[in-house]
Amino acid sequence: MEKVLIANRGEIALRIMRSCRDMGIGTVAVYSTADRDLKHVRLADEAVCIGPAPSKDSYLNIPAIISAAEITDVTAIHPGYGFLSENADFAERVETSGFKFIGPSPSVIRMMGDKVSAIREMRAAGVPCVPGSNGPLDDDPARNMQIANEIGYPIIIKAAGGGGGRGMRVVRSNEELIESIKLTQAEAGAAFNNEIVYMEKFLEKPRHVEFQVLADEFGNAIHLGERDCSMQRRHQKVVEEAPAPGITEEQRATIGARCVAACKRLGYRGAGTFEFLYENGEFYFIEMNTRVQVEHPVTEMITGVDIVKEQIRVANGNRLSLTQEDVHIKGHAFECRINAEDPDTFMPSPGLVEQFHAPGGLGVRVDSHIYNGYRVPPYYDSMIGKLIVHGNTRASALARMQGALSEAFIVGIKTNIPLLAKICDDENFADGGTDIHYLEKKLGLS
Ligand code: MV4
Repeated sequence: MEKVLIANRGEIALRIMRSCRDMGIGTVAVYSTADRDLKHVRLADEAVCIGPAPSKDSYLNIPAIISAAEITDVTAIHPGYGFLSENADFAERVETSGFKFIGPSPSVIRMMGDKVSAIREMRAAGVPCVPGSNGPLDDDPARNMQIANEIGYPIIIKAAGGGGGRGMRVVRSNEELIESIKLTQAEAGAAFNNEIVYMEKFLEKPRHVEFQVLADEFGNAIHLGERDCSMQRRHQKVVEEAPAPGITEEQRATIGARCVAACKRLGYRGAGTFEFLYENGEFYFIEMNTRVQVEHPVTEMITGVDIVKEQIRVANGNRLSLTQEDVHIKGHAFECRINAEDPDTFMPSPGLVEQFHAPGGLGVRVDSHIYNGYRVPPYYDSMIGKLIVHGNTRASALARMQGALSEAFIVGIKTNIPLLAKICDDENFADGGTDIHYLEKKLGLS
């Protein structure tokens, strides 16, 4: 691999650039007119402006990105997360234009993007799924009522084209069922241009536990264990950790092996995440993400594996640099997402970073593109960085996070650091294993 175009911005663009540099690979940054001062734009070997500030005109502008790849003559394009990272049409355009797409094949992205076909594949591979309709609902009210009664209320209607919390409706009785299906279908049609919906048993108090996988084109696939991402608000993760509290070696090996089997069956290539709901000791697959995730560093910290490096290796047609036997989980890691937002109202708080003092010390990692004098633009996601810590035990890692948060100092913009400190001081969080509703409940009460 000679040169990689990074089709993203912010901390993940910088993260990808760092792995490229470690591997001796050249980098091309692409940026919008609002992003000329991004840290990675200054550090990249080359940089190309791809359009005006709105994402649709720049980071989502496929022709502009392909043109930038052509004029800089890159080998491959890394999409990061968000933006075009799970857009199968983009992956296809990248490949037909003669570049490597750093991710799985367009057909696998497409199949996992359709949640109904993703679940069908996972069931076939022996991955445990939520009891449900096992396929799209048709327009037969009596049949749909029969499915709901077999599953047992409460149930949830989800859009096949949805995911990440968009296009879902919980139903608690036969009386609401038919109307709820119609409403979800109509919303799904408008939002995703796909009216197909399916049904699952609604789990009331699950945790969100996800498995990280890596796979190459030679049929090798491994898992790097799991992460717990239950600490969330409005489907935005706030704090993540690895390993997930209370998950046994045996559970990890069993579920990990199922994920690996699914990768082999799919002909998966690259990094991927299997999302599960975890309740009463059981795992239930809900969705697969075909990109590198925001929270990948907690897995890197406990395994020592550079996930972005493996993505690049396998996209270049190389083998994974390690086997399952080489994967050893050591200690515990936490990640706090630092957002430029009001800690009380959650309103975005873009603007000038007048002062930034990053925390440091043993086991402390800061993945952030901000610097003294950087102006956070108002056009994009408010995440300005991630604070990641590692410790030998969960308790020592948590104490290290508390220390690092107290050391972090940002003047000029509001950040959610006070909220993150509050979470890390929470006694139930300290015990581990809080569910997906915990943070919203805590914020509602305190
Ligand atoms: C569910 C569920 C309960 N039961 N499915 C929300 C995001 C999307 N990825 C799936 N989601 C959920 N699916 C069943 N069968 C509860 C959620 C859910 C959730 C899941 C993970 C993390 C945060 C969440 C917050 C609210 C609801």
